[in-house]
Amino acid sequence: MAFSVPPLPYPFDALEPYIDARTMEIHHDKHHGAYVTNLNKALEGQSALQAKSIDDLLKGLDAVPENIRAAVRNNGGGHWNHTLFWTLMKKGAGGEPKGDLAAAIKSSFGSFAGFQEKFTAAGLGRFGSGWAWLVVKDGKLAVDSTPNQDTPYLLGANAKVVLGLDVWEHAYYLKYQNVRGDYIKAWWNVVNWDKAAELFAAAK
Ligand code: MN3
Repeated sequence: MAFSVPPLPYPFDALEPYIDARTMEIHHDKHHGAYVTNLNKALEGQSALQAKSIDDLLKGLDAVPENIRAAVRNNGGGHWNHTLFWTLMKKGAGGEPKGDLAAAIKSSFGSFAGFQEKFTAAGLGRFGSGWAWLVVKDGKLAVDSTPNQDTPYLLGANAKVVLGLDVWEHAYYLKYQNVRGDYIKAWWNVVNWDKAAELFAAAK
């Protein structure tokens, strides 16, 4: 059973003008597509590993043979991260979270603006390519980041993801060129807080 790229849950131009259609098309079809192609290639002939879910594969990287471990970590991670990322954005979304998640953000970061500042700093401070994350860890919300395509599983066995942002240049270069800060600022307008709230409820 080979892994496959899930369809984007909205049209390529749904997130305009914040994320442009061409970027979404290349990002989903080519970048995510390549992670899946290369993951499947790495797992050729490994029927036991092929039978695992992507989550189990990434949680158990130690069980992956050393000669393909980096390929699975990078390409499997790319598949996992992007599959989640598409669902964390939505047309006409943005604004602020509601309910339990809003209350938890306020209690952990002082205010929604305080959280945004911390999360933005994590994205801006990630040198090179990677991801900014909001996770539940030891029962508390925390902002963190990972390099490359490392997933939040690598932030610790008990880290559970609530929100994630791709800060690779391929996510923003066509519209924002090198200005990652402008991309992050625009991204808040498409955050799907309903999905984040769902993840938060499951993580608690
Ligand atoms: Mn990406």
